[in-house]
Amino acid sequence: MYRQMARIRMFEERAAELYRAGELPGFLHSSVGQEAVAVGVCAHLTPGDVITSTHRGHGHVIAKGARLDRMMAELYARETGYCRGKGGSMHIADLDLGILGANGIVGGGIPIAVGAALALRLRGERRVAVSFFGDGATNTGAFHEGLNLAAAWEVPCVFVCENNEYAESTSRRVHQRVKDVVTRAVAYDLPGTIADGMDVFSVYAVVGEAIARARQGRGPSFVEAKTYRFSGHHLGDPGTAYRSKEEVEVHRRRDPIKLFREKLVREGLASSAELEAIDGEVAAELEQAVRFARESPLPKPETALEDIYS
Ligand SMILES: Cc1ncc(C[n+]2csc(CCOP(=O)(O)OP(=O)(O)O)c2C)c(N)n1
Ligand SMILES: [Mg+2]
Repeated sequence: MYRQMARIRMFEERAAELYRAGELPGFLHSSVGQEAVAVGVCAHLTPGDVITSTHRGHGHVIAKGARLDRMMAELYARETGYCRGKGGSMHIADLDLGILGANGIVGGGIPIAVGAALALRLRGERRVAVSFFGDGATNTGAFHEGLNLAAAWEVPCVFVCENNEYAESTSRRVHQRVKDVVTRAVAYDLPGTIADGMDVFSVYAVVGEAIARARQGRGPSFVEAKTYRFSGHHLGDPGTAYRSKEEVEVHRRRDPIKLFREKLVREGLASSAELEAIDGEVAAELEQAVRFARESPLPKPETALEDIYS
């Protein structure tokens, strides 16, 4: 779990550098600060389980098993990327890994996960679907329709809301009245629990119950993970116009990787040297990923119309 959190953090930080250097096209939405949610959830999943993700999806797909080299190649729009270079950051998908797609449509992954969960239930399989989405997504019709159907059909779906308190530049204080997003689960008679999204142990424990429930055929549940994004909405947003430096600082003190490291060392589960060795291995894996992406070809013009829906 530590390695996965480090892989997400370093991938995001390196992608940000490359984006600022003008090497990566498109928009990137960093998940730095939210790593404990992706990892705490996906630690329970097998390759046969499926996830749907969001525009802020790098962490989810890495935690679900995506390779850094093919991820990086996709960000570079290269033929060796997960979508053959035609999807970019917001559309990473790999059906073999159970990644049904990141998604540029806010709330768009929710009905996809419910449909996938219905298919799993009809086939009588003990697999589960997990949908990741933000606090802003819980204002969409897709969210409410998706939760309602999931509850009515008792499908094996776990809804994971990453409440980072903002939708673009809009504070949750402005865009919704509920104190806790989890309150919305009550409307659909779904069990709902809050997890500390900065503490991977908390996420792991809370989501573990929800996933066990779904696997046992006892229906869907809702988890609100309270988290925070350390950067702006996307890498072009400095994130300073709508939140104070002090507010960001308060959350940075609870950096999920720092908290996890401290706990591992304090409880004798790992030494600092072991964790540093993991960081070194991840840094090497990442450099190899960047090299792979840079050296990969762009898609050929004659393949422009392949793999495209219209
Ligand atoms: C249906 C739809 N409406 C609006 C947008 C523009 N948009 C992109 S991200 C975003 C905010 C989403 O907030 P949240 O769900 O909390 O996710 P976060 O960015 O905080 O991870 C919006 C409004 C969109 N992509 N899709
Ligand atoms: Mg949000």
